[in-house]
Amino acid sequence: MGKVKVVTIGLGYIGLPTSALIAQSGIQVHGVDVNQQVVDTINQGKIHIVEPSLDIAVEESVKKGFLKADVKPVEAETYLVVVPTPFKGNHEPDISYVESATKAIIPLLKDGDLYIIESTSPIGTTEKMMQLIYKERPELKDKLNIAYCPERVLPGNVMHELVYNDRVIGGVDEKSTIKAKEFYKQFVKGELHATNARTAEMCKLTENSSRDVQIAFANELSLICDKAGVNVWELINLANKHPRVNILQPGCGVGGHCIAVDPYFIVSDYPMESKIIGTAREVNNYKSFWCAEKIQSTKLAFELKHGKKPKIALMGLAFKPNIDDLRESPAKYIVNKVLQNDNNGDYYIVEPNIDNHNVFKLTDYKEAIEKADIIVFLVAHNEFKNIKNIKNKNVLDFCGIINNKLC
Ligand code: SAJ
Repeated sequence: MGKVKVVTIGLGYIGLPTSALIAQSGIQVHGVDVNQQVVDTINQGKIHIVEPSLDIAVEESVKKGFLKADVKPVEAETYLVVVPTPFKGNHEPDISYVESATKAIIPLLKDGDLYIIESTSPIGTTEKMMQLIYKERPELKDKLNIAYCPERVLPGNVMHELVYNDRVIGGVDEKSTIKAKEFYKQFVKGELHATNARTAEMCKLTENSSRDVQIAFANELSLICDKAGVNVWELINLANKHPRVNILQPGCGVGGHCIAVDPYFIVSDYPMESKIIGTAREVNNYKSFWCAEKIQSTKLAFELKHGKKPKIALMGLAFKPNIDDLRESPAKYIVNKVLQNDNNGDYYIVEPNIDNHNVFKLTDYKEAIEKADIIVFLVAHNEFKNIKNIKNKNVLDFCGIINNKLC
């Protein structure tokens, strides 16, 4: 084994693919994770997350000796912090993982080393970590290269996008930016755009907030259209024929661990200024609540009309179409809420992308469709697009499966 050149801290959805990618370009990587089980799995050449092509990349890198996982960092030349930045109960960002990752490597740092944060972070985090480092190691002041470089990959296409997406790189000074650019040049084929650390931090938050705001617009339209008796998907398709209009799709809310989280990093630091960003979060959260209420009222209407309780199919649990990821999923929130309101009801819960779930009893989608009186489409999974024979059923289409002709 050669000398370790790169230490990555955090071997999750971004940290592991990044480590494998760097290792595949022939650079010695030492990946660190607090979870011993994760470390053991990786050292066996296996993976603990679902991501196409990642298994092969990790297996190869471990076999060739370019990637090793551990619970502790070692001395290297470059340190990448790729740990989660969740938010606390009050929607304030929690940068404690970034802090402890930084503290773990402070004793290892030496003149000329490169320290990069990739974790989504509130504005000013990189400067804060720089101060923390120099407080502990004053002799290194201005001798380190410190930068922020966010990832912007789409789950499901991570291995491709890590290489081909453009990246924004912001150092705390110019020499840091240049050093960080040289580092990424070794394995990124997309363009590398130089800026300062604060702009790079804000850029990541802006990208996801922008998408959140745009989805909120579509969700708001869906609420208006429901009242107005207009098919929102037809409306959006028609409005998008305008050369300068491009509206996104409404759904049952916004989920995942990025778009539904990152805007709060802006709102919590700049509450007075971030009116649209904050309201978009509220609109998208409200949409999920509204869907749950709509299921409830449709159920009651059925009972009144037919004098019996309906059987209800709840179609989809994932946070977006065609994935098995249920984290921060609005569909899961809706299903939970519906079951809480009515725990004696007859429900078929469907999620074709997973085999079983520790809380929900899952039903095959064809069986659910056949048996249900009310069918609720929560997630636009491909399997649901070819469903036939539902003409006589009561359908709530929250994701455009039936109503969006272009879907
Ligand atoms: N959604 C809609 N309507 C749409 C598009 C999406 O309701 O028209 C919903 C989805 O169903 C889902 C949520 O939004 O619940 C988020 O899904 P997504 O596909 O928009 O995004 P993510 O969370 O999978 O990945 C995003 C990406 N960011 C942007 O597109 C700006 C990705 O590039 C980032 O790297 C990722 O967040 C991240 O890690 O920050």
